[in-house]
Amino acid sequence: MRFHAFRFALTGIAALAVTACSDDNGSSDDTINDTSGDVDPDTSDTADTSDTADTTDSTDSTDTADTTDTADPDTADTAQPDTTDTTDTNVPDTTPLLAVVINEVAATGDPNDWIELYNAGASTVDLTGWLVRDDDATHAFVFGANTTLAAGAYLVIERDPTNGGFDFGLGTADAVLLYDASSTLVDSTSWLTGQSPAGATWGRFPNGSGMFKTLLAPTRGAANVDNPASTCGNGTLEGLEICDTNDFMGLSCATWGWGGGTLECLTNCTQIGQSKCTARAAGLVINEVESDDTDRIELYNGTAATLDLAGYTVLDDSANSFVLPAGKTIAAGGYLVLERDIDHTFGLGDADSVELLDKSGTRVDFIAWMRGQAIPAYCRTPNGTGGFRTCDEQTFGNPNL
Ligand SMILES: [Ca+2]
Ligand SMILES: [Ca+2]
Ligand SMILES: [Ca+2]
Repeated sequence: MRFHAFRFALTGIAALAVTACSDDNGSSDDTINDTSGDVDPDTSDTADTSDTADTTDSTDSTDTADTTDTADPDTADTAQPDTTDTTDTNVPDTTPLLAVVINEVAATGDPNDWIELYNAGASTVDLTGWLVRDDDATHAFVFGANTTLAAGAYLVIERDPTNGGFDFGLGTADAVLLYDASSTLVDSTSWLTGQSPAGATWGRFPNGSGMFKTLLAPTRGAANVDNPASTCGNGTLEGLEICDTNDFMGLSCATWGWGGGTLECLTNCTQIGQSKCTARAAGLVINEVESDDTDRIELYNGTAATLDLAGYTVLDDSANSFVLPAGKTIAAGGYLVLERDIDHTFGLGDADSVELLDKSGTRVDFIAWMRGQAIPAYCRTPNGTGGFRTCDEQTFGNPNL
């Protein structure tokens, strides 16, 4: 037994010596680096240039299964994702990108809304027959014959139907969908009110591959640029901040019709809170408005006495005005609803304001709203004394909910 064990040990040493001095023998247990190419699944050879199954090879130019190849270029890498190879010409290394993507959208474009497509792929794409639409399926723009987009190139289409553009507007909250010529959805994005405001866009960052976000510096027809860095709490408005410390862009609790108190700067300086605003004293107020139907204005008398409103004036932001006639009274705790074409003759806009002046021209109340806020209604809560917000339902002639 001892003799046989000794012979086995000698044989092993001899085999190693042979391998080290010349090429390997093609066995699967070869652990010695060589440069001439073995065809076995050698899992640790770091010098073989033709091994096709080596998972740690750092110089193999034909390895198709290496997930950690860092010796560039690996020109035939087909096993994705190779997340660390940065110069592999057989891109993409990471999760394959869409070739043509919706890259940037200006939903509040000036003067026109526009949509930027980008070809993130490696070859030219023929867009003939491709279709772009918004969240309304009846809105569609189809690319004409021979429309192509080269690799790395941008294509911007604009709301400008007389010059070959699309003929539908993009809403403050809307979507863009891109379909290829066989009606397969290629890419889509949607945004909410405030995410693509005037002067900004809704785009991918990193360019061509990242998630969509509000971009403060539009880059129509060019690579998207990230927003400047901002620090919430340094007292300075930067980037997407709408408030910081005591800077509320000139807004106050009174902006929303509250009696007093202080605003709060919330959500990493991107949201203004009104929970510390205080109610106003009970009195005669503009209590509810809407720009949705018949442009009604509700006045509320929070006092304990009937008020005679004859000679009071109501104005909007265009200085359209009307004077309440004799006989217009409002009971204590009561409501007076003024309606377009019945009580007043001007329309209330999507973004507008209403002002109430007494007989001597002194302002009694004033409220302004931004685009869309008075749909279905903009009303005070608590009723009569609280600040304005967009209400879920109209309650003209009744307490606000
Ligand atoms: Ca861009
Ligand atoms: Ca800041
Ligand atoms: Ca009401």
